[in-house]
Amino acid sequence: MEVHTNDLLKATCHDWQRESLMQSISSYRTKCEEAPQARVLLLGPVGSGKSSFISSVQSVFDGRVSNRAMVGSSSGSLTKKLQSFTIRGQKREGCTGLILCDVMGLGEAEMTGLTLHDALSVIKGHTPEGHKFSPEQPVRSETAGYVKKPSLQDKIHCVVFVVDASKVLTYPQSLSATFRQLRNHISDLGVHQVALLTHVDKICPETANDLTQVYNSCGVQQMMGKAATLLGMATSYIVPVKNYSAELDVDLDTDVLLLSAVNHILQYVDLFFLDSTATEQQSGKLPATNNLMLNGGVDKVW
Ligand SMILES: Nc1nc2c(ncn2[C@@H]2O[C@H](COP(=O)(O)OP(=O)(O)OP(=O)(O)O)[C@@H](O)[C@H]2O)c(=O)[nH]1
Ligand SMILES: [Mg+2]
Repeated sequence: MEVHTNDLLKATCHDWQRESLMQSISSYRTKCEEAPQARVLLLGPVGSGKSSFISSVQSVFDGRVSNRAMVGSSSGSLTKKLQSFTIRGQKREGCTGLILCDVMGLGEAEMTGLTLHDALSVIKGHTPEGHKFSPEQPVRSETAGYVKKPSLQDKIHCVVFVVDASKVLTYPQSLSATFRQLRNHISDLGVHQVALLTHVDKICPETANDLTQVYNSCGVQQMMGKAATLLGMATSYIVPVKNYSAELDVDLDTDVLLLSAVNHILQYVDLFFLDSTATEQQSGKLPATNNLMLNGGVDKVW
């Protein structure tokens, strides 16, 4: 009887968490007039779950599993183009202030997937929507639709690295070097980075059975540490998720984990705008009273 009551309490608490996170994300805006929507880029090796994360987040808001971004398996990257997805909120709520950008996967070698040059071109806002990536044809000012003077809304405000927990130990050494190179350049642009550890259901049977155990799982904790080493990041930036892959219906615990990941990401978007406002104030472009972000940001739910 007691166990039953505890289960009920846990479910109610999780239900409340999902609702609260959905509301906070639905109403999120950056508080920066020039770029009210957060533009977030997903970067990671082929098949790590970038497109699945976009589809999964949209599925949470739709209340049913849908394939918004094309998901699948292929020897090379299934995603070839730059595609930006504005996440729609719950019914009647319209669009959220979150745009998730999908690109080609990073290859095992510089010329087999998205190149460092093209990744940076997306982050700086030069790459036109729908651009088809080709390692032999880097994005240049001659590229059709090239955005010469990107606005703040064209630029990326946070980069999310996506790695597959079941492959962290077998990714080639070169990938670690690619991540470190990317991180150096992205940090120079003032863009914060976080990471998603996907496929956690594949590395821990207890977690696959009960996702609420994800932070209690030694296997997942260990893999978060390994992913941190691979990426050259602190473990605190790494968030475990399970994307919808074979399910037909959404599930409360999967939704909460996905929404918590989005919440985590939006906090780093806020930091980007906070930093850029401070920089503009220091350089005299903005008056010191123009603290666009200081009272804004995402509500901390967890
Ligand atoms: N079990 C499980 N499968 C997942 C998860 N995330 C993604 N998948 C599966 O992994 C495969 C690759 O996922 P995608 O989302 O297409 O990966 P991607 O990073 O977009 O890959 P490219 O576009 O090819 O670079 C698909 O079969 C997904 O269903 C997860 O968290 N758990
Ligand atoms: Mg993809």
